[in-house]
Parts: sequence; C-alpha cells; structure tokens
Amino acid sequence: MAPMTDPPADEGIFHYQYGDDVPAEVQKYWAQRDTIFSEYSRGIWMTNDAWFGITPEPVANAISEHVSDGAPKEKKIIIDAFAGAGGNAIAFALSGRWEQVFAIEKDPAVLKCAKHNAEIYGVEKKIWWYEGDCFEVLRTHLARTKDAIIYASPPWGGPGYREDNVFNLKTMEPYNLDTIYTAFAKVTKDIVLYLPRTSNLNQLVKYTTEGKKLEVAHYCLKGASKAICVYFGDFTFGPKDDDETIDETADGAAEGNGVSHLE
Ligand code: MGP
Repeated sequence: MAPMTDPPADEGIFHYQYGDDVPAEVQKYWAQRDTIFSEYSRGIWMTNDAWFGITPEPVANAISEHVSDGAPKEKKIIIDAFAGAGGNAIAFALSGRWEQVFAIEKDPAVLKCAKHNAEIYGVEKKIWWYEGDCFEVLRTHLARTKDAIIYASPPWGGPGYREDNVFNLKTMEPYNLDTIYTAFAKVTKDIVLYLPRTSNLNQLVKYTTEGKKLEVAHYCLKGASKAICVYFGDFTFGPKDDDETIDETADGAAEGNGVSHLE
C-alpha cells in the first residue's frame, strides 16, 4: 500500500487537493477527479498535461473487460504503448487476465506518476515499465513478443480534436493512424486503439483483414461518449446481446455500448 507521499513538484508532478491550486485548463478534469481515479484522494500524482489524455477509471475498466474477453485466448501479454499516468495499465493489471503487462511511457515525469498511481492500486509490481518512445521500445525490446496484444491510447493532438466534426486520423498529431498501425502490426495484428469519438471510421476499414469484421465500441460516461476503441486483428466478442454486460447503471459508471461492425 503506497504511503501518502508529497509529489515532486519541481518535476511538474502534482496532487491537487484544492481547486485554487489547479491551472485553468485542468479545472474541468480535476472536478471529475474521483471519477477519473476512484483512489484520487489517496494521493494520485499527475502532471498538468497528463490530465487531458487520462482514461477515466470506469472507462478503463470497461475497456479492460472488453479486451480480456475479446482477445484470442492464447494471448497472455498486453502492452500499453502510451501508458500516460497509468489508468489503463492499472486496469489491465487488476484484471488478472494477463501473465505480463508492459507499460511504455516516454515522459519520465508522467512515468513516475504512473508507477506511483499503480502503487496506490497495489499493482506497481505487476507491471513491467519502460521509459522511452514506444516505437523504439517495441522495435528493440518487444519485437518478438508474439503472444502479445497492443493497446494504445495515443495523443490526439490535444483537446482541439473536439473542433472537428469528423476527426481525420491521417493528420492526427504527432503520430497518425498509419504510423501507429504499421509499427504495431510488426509485433502483432491484435491491436486496440483508443481514439476520438468522432474518428473517421472509413479510414479504419483499410486495416481490416478482407471479409472480417472490425469491432468499434463507444465508451460512455454519464450518457456521453468519451472515445471509441477499435479492435483490430482476431478479437472476437460474444453474442452481441452480451455486449451490454459492461453497461452499468451506477452514476459515473462506464457504458461499453454502441459496438458496431465495419466490414
Ligand atoms: P475531453 O474531450 O477533453 O472531455 O476528453 P469531454 O468531457 O469529452 O469533453 P466535453 O467538453 O465535450 O464534455 C474526453 C476523454 O477523451 C478524456 O477523458 C480522455 O480519456 C480522452 N482524451 C482526450 N484527449 C485530448 C486525449 C488525447 O489526446 N489522447 C488520448 N489518448 N485520450 C484523450
């Protein structure tokens, strides 16, 4: 159990307890802190930028359940390529589904947050951490991890993504869809991407195997879609009536609804 330790503010790491300390651009996320991390008050660490990309815990849990159920049974390793402050890797480690959970994060301060946050959830030692660029780490350390799946919640170029009615995955910054998919597919075809809810679905179809369905799920909080996950490769999901099993009614709970199939 992690003791409540002071965050190293000189490294840009904070645990905001009072609204007055929170920068304007982070206020909206901080207001939802107990939804984003149910254990926030136990001393969760964040950098200011990490707030924009963190997956809220109910959504991370819903995704984790979906990934666990849908991944080919022989796959025992999951790689979180853009681990951020740890939301998804923590959920994957807590699920107990994986023999190994790898988490890659480029920003040393954000990685420090992720490790600390995982400690709060009691799973810091269940995750293999890599500091570095995920494309480099995949190439140099994980290229032969054939029984892995890759989960990635990449940067979307900042909150400005909301201004586009249809989000163009070809111009996503700093890595576009093709860069991400092509690099990851060298390790495995079983890839899950967390992308803007308005993503151009036509741009995803090109990466499906001929004749196969591509699963796309909206993940919602309080009735509003937060993002989609796209399941490439050999993911299979049960009868579609069962998709709603991850749909919970409690306030703030995630709904894994809206699974659609593109062919
Ligand atoms: P949001 O769009 O900032 O908030 O992020 P919201 O509440 O949907 O906006 P509203 O003003 O329309 O109500 C929604 C969710 O998207 C966040 O909780 C993150 O999980 C995710 N998200 C947002 N951004 C900018 C990114 C990003 O750059 N990368 C990743 N991976 N996820 C992001």
